[in-house]
Amino acid sequence: MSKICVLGQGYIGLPTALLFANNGCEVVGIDVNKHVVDTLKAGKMPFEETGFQELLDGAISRKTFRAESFVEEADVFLVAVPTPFDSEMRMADLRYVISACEMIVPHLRKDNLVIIESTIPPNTCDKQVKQILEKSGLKMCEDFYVSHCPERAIPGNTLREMVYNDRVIGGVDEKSTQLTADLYVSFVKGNLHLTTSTTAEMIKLMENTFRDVNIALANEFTQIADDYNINVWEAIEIANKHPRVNILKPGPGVGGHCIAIDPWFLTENANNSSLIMMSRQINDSMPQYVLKMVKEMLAGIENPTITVFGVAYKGDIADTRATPAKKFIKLAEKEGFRVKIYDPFVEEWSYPILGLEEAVEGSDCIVVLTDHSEFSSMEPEIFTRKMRRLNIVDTRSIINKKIWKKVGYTIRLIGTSGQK
Ligand code: SAJ
Repeated sequence: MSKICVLGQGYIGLPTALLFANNGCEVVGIDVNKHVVDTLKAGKMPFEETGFQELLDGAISRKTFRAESFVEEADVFLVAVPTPFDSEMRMADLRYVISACEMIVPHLRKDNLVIIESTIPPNTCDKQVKQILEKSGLKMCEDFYVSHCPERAIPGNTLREMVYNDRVIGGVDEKSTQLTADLYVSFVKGNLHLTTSTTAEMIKLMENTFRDVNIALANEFTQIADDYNINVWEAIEIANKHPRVNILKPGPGVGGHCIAIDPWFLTENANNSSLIMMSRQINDSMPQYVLKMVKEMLAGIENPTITVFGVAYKGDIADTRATPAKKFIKLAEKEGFRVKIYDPFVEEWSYPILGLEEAVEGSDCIVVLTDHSEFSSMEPEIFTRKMRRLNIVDTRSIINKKIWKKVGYTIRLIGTSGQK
């Protein structure tokens, strides 16, 4: 039975650790956050998603998982710590990956395997990870092995995607790749694609950049559609019927901790990346575009109040990391709008989250920023009497227009110009 130390017990590290622990490995989950370790020691998950608690219960009953604060000797070390974005330098901030590798050094032994799941720029395994781990006195590819096995599971459906998605496994040499593949085959039901560590690093960043560029295109189509007074949602839907076209959805901008950030990791050391940079700029400018629409709608109103529906970065989750809602709200406040917020998933945020009735009280316009499914079936009659004026801007094309119109709302949908 292989013993694995998983460094980082967050949204990726913990479920990965538990999947290994339920599939024949002895796992030690390491985290520098004492609260996370204590919660796990008490048999509870520090955060919840479908299937997580059952997985923890399974590992506890098998006696194959324990949480600790310090790294210890093992056969395999798996690094799944965050890679924040250094917004000043516009590059990957590798401080946690570096510190995790440094924690491994004193415990590194001959024939150990070190796997990096954290998102890292191309060449990181070959250069920085090697340099740090060789401080142990051992040599990479002779005494120990290293690979990159990027996490690619979507928040909200993590467990299913971890098990059923294909996996990319890139070693610094063939032995590293094979050792890593032998390990992941224990729980991955998708195909394993074997390659080099630098290619694997690039693949992960390419996937998220592809999505960012595609969304930027949808957002640009949205603004062009306004000029021609057509409905971009209808146009995209029909264009996507073509067997070789798949345009993503427009919206108020791209949030989350991956898609808006990974393009910068990919291009931080590249010479030619103008398309990728331009896409970032387009997506980052969407909050201004939405605000312009709100301003047009509420022109001439004294002390305008707006209600934001949804501040999570995407639908049906409570995650607000890098949400475009924040920029929209800050810009709206600068323009003199009073902003109230309703989100059925988010409980705490840097702005107060209100109950539905309180959030719409005295409001002149609802601005839907997140595609929570609750918004698609909402019955506005229940709270409409609390509103001061009946306006709604939908940036996700999620509301049931017929129902809102019947109650008397003036509706604006991004990418439809003045069309109702
Ligand atoms: N968005 C749009 N239009 C769309 C799709 C998304 O505006 O058509 C917006 C969302 O509202 C959100 C942002 O893009 O603000 C990102 O959402 P997402 O669902 O595209 O992606 P993430 O960030 O939740 O997860 C991505 C996934 N990557 C890919 O699908 C290629 C996931 O598989 C990765 O594991 C994850 O990044 C990661 O950790 O890298």
